[in-house]
Amino acid sequence: MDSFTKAIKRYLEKRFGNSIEDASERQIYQALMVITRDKLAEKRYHYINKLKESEQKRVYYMSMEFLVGKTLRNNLYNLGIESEVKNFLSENGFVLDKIYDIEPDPGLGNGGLGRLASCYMDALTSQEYPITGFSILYEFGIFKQVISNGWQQEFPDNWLDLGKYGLIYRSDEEVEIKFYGETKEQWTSDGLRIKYEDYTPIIAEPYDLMISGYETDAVNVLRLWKSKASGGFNMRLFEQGEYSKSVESKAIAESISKLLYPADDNNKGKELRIKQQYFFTSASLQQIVKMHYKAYNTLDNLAEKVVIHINDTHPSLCIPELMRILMDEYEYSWDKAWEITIKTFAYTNHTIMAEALEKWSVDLFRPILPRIYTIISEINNRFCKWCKDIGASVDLEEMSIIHNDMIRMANLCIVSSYSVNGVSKLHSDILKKDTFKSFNRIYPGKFTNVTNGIAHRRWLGQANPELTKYLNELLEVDFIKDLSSIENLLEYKSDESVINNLENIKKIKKVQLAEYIKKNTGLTVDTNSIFDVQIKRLHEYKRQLLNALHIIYLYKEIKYNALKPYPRTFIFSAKASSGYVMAKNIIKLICSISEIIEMDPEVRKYIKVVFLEDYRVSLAEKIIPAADVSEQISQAGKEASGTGNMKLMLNGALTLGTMDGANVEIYNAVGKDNIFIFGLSSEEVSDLSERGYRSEEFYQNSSVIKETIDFMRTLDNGDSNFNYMADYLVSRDPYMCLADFESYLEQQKLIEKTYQDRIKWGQMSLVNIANSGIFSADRATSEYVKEIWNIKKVK
Ligand code: 26R
Repeated sequence: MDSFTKAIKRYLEKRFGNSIEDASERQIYQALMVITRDKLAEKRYHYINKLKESEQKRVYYMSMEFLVGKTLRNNLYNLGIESEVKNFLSENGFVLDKIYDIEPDPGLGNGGLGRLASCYMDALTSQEYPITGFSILYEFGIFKQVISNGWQQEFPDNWLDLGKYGLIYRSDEEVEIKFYGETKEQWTSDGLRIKYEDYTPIIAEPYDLMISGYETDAVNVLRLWKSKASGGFNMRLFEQGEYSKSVESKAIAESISKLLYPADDNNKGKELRIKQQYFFTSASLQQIVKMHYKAYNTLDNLAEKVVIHINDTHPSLCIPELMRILMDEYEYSWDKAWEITIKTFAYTNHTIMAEALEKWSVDLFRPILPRIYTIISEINNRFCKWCKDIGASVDLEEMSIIHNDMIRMANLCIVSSYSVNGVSKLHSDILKKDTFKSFNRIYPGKFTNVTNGIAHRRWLGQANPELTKYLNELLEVDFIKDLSSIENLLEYKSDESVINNLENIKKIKKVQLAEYIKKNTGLTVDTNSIFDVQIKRLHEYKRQLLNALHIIYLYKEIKYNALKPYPRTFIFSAKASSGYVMAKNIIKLICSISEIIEMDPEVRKYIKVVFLEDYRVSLAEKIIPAADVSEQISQAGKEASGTGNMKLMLNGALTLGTMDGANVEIYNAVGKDNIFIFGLSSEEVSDLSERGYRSEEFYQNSSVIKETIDFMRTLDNGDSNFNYMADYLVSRDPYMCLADFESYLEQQKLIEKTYQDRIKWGQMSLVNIANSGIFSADRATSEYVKEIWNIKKVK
């Protein structure tokens, strides 16, 4: 530790010519980031040497998204030096929390899928498993959301400005990626070879982010690729005075890693997205193969030493890229290359929403990646032939990789991977029984489940130090090391003093959040009210609209039926994909409700609505510990898993949810008396939509629905969109909000009643915390390790 504080002083002197007394917060921040990074890099050196010596199998985790969250606190925490650094800084007049605030969230992801990837990197590193993540160094991460007059606006997130200090540039490991051009077959003395001509080269520059683990020697790496032009700028054009033209090819090349696609709803066939996908998968595969060859002098044993995990279909071009490298660069035959390939890849599916299943049109794809296209096409030909050969009554309409001139990436992944998994029991069952049922028939045993998990060290240990400290003292077990031991808390279920202490901690976190709310929205919220939280991407299937409808109902009852409900604060935070009009309309609706309530002194005594802008990892860390109610109200069958539900449970919030995704497993873990379940089941949803869902019937046949929607219309003031949304619910309602409304209302009433029985609520909350062990990412990643990857710890 002494060396760490010395290093801070030395850095300030050398880099800024400053003593710590004269340093600015910005300089302290930079010093801490750089020294922590370098310390981890040094640890990494020893770890990687052990790994090389042992020649053991490694995992490469491919993902277009990693939502890493802030790194500095996580790293100091993991290195076990947070309190020393804090003391050292405070002796010198600095507050560590204020230094943490300077770090931007690296927003290299949209939502669940990206955050899951980061939770897994953290958990695997803490358990000393060798994993490397691969992704893109987006210059601009997920947009910054500003709410202006109730509407979402997007602004660029220039995170590298201050975020760059965590990265290490590895100039020696640049690779070239080839786009466009033509492939030609050429007969040589060794047989048929492929010649690739007239292609456009782009350079991929590697940047490494160190991933630390908790109390371990392991340090893994997230490698991020940045694009740059292969030849710099055109000097001849510049000399002729054509300044902008001279840098044109540079700008085009750099555009590949410019921006994270802020869409998680539909897959618009964007050329740039294909380029991004190939850019990072090709760079990563080239590096993996090169390293492997260097270590073993052969690629024959690639599948024994390497697993490449594909996080949803976005990195699926890894598959034809490996085939290409094996055949075109290492002269493998198709059969031999294919044998290696199908033993190397494992694929996780994260959504069954049809509009998020990636498909590329052949016409768009082929010119960009001609060689990759021929390989995909050949994989498909052979797959279709194999299907016919085995004679199974197979449905190629459904299974063919290329169909109606579209390339279906999920089909490519299923055919080419040895393992396919869903992310919750329900989701994995739906994949087998429905979405990919024909594949499941011809590939028995290929489909499995690994229910998602969360990095509890971040989501409890760091986000809620008050609760962590208390549980540590009470339980005398190291649940931060092993979350399953948190179940010892069950022993205290009847201990009123424990229930009171837990309640007091919740109160502290609510007060902290209330301060944040005040500062950021100007709203004063009652910390004795129920904090009812829905935080996640804004999506129709997640049904923020159902939540809003309940608030409108309460408003009406307070205003006109003298209802005096137990006070509640409804907290929302969510980004909408920039092109998703309905999602933006829902944000507007929530903001309008918030405003109307705030203007009404009769109503605002009881309910308040807070929309916190710019939802991101660090904001989630503030909201989650303060939540009483966790809204997980997606239409059953639509949410693959959810992971926010787990984080909220771990922090003592009670789930109000449908039987969807991992809610089902939360229900099984806590039992029916410790959760609030409502709504149609996923089978009932399917049946109803098959029979034909007509929301208008629900409107006509239920007085409470009718009155709520009619009242909603009266709130429209021209600037709001209450009428528009009311029409939408009555005429379309694609996710069946109205069908579930009454049952939702019933559970909301039960919540209100239960909350007032402070002991009962406290016991339910305790049971939730105590049973959250299975949702640790340590458990989830152990399942990947044993059931799918077959890797060992580095010792
Ligand atoms: C095609 C493209 C635009 C795109 C589609 C979908 C880009 C990103 C997505 C995001 C999806 C795949 C996603 O985030 N899924 C979420 O994965 C979580 C982790 O498994 C689940 O918990 C969550 O239920 C699921 O929605």
